[in-house]
Amino acid sequence: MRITALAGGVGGARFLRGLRTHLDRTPDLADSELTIIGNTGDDISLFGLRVCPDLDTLLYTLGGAIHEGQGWGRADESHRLQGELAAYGAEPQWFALGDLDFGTHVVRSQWLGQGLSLSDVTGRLAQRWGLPDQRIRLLPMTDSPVETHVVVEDEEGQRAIHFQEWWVRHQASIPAQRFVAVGMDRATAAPGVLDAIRQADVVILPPSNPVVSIGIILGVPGVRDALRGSAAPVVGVSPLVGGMPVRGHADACLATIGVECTPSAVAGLYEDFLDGWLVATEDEPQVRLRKAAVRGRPLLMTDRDAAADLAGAALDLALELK
Ligand code: GDP
Ligand code: FO1
Ligand code: CA
Repeated sequence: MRITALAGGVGGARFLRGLRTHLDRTPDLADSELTIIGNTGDDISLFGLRVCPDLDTLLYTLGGAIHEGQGWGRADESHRLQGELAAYGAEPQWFALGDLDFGTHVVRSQWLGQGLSLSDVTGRLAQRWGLPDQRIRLLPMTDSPVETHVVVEDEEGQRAIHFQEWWVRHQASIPAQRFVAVGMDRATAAPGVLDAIRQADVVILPPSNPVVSIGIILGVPGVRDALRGSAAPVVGVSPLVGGMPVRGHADACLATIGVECTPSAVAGLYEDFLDGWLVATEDEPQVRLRKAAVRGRPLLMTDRDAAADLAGAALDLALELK
């Protein structure tokens, strides 16, 4: 079976690691191919290096090298290089980059500088982390540089800052007026992205941030149309439990685009292509969708088994709707 998923960072990566586990332990599904379309709107250039947080979170999680407690960055990390940069007064210091993680950004920037596309670079990184051996293909949503910026207004006036500055430095505490995907007007889907959606047997939306992860991928020209036109069932998993995100600031992101922080309202963002929606057991009585089947399930990925069970439930719903 060909499964295609759209994904942000931590929520997407944990879910997709669970999905791979579920596939591998289900004899009929073990040879399934998983294609992941990763969000690159979080990407940022720091110290002359290109950093792709969501792609790296996917690589490290699926490659067994993630810092499990944090959910992003490398396990067994050290921060000597960042200390050295701080001694020079180099900015920014609000984004924690570890020594091992720096290796990824150095090699990515070197390869991009040699003229490789982000797709090619991501393919090389994926090779090192053993993704092809697991029948996983990781595609950036686009090879064009796209960056999510946030228009904010405070005592310093109205200005646009990089998404990472708003999210990491300010912890989403400055009221955001809107998100702008800078560069999207010139972007095209990366090679393989639209075909992966059109030719999939099943499309899955993990519980990634609906605004700044999935929402950004949906803005890539052709992606939304491919989802609408795909014969495959599209099944999503709510990132909200009891009216709140499980982690992070999706509530602030939803408020910015004027959407209620409820599983029903998030499903509404996908209404034109969504066939199935998994919500938390306790939320299920409140969720009635006109166009998609709703199922209640335990939604917390407390460990790998819980993530595998959740992914299995999403896949079962998709197969039921096929
Ligand atoms: P990010 O790029 O690191 O923010 O990761 P994603 O965009 O892929 O996912 C972020 C979303 O994952 C957040 O809105 C969380 O609420 C959601 N999330 C994180 N852990 C869980 C979980 O265990 N269960 C569910 N249902 N959602 C989760
Ligand atoms: N998230 C943080 O909250 N603080 C950090 O200092 C931070 C550094 C960082 C470095 C590399 C990387 O791949 C991810 C990193 N993240 C950090 C996570 C990440 O940028 C954000 O959580 C997501 O992009 C938000 O969607
Ligand atoms: Ca992200």
